Amino acid sequence: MLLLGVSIIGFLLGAPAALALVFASPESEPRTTLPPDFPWWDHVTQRRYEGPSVIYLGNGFAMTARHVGMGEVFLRGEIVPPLASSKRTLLNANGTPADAMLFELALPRGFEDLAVLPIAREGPKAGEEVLLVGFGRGREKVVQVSTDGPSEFGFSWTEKGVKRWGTNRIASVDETLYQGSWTTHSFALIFDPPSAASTTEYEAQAAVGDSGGGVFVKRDGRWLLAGMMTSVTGYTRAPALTSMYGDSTYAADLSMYRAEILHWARAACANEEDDDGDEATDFPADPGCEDANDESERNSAVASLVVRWIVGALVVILAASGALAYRRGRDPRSLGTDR
Ligand SMILES: [Ca+2]
Ligand SMILES: [Ca+2]
Ligand SMILES: [Ca+2]
Repeated sequence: MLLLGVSIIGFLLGAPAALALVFASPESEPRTTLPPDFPWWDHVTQRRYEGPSVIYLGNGFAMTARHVGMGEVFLRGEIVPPLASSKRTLLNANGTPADAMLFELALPRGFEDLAVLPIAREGPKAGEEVLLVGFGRGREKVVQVSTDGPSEFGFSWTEKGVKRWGTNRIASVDETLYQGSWTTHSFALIFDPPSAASTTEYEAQAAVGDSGGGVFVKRDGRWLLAGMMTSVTGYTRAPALTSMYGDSTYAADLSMYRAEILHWARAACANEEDDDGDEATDFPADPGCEDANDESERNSAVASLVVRWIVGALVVILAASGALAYRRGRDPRSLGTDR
């Protein structure tokens, strides 16, 4: 599926539905399968049948690009179906839909231990280095591209995607990406040549299949999900299915959608909202939360009866002891004066 992405830069081509990352040369490709010290590798997965990328958020919820859509996902080597009617398109502040969606999975028993993925509260800053993980196409070969000026070199894509990681750097933030009926608050990464000052060690460009893939930042020693890749743009004169230096990867800035993601995809005791209006939020602050997986900030019916009984008993005891103290306070005097 090739969707036309109209970037604010203009002149660009498409938002491929799924990508493996493209690297300029074997020297700039990571030599390890997993990024070092990265706990969320298994949380970036894919749709069934060589599909594009999907991020597993934890608590049974998956996120991907809206143009990818809901479907079965691979998780720990198993095909996990979505729950019907669980699809939610993420919305912008003005109510328009973004190219980002959530859906719930029929999580197999024993998968509950897959941790909840932390989402960056603050959006990325220009210049911040990021880690990309996706299932997009890779570099097949170098191709020479003749344009009006001197010829340039591009990197044609492989036919199939594969899970890869790479790096890049935030080139710009607050980009509004218009794609069909979706408007996505995004940040952009630029595919820089090895000679560029702003290039990164494993400089990578997204390709078809990377849609729905994760963009992570490391802050205070902790990896956080900051973005979800949705589109790439490149010179229209370049051959199809080819990446060129200067091409951009766009990712939804999840700090803009974070509250909505937590609202739908987290348990009530972990959604950063005061659901029951008692001015205490989530576990452990809200006494109605047994743990972070508790789906209600209220006490369960039975527990609430018990609590009401205990509270009632306490009031009686306090009243009794208050009366006792009152009497004790009075008694010596009455003993001493009245009698
Ligand atoms: Ca770059
Ligand atoms: Ca809550
Ligand atoms: Ca509460």
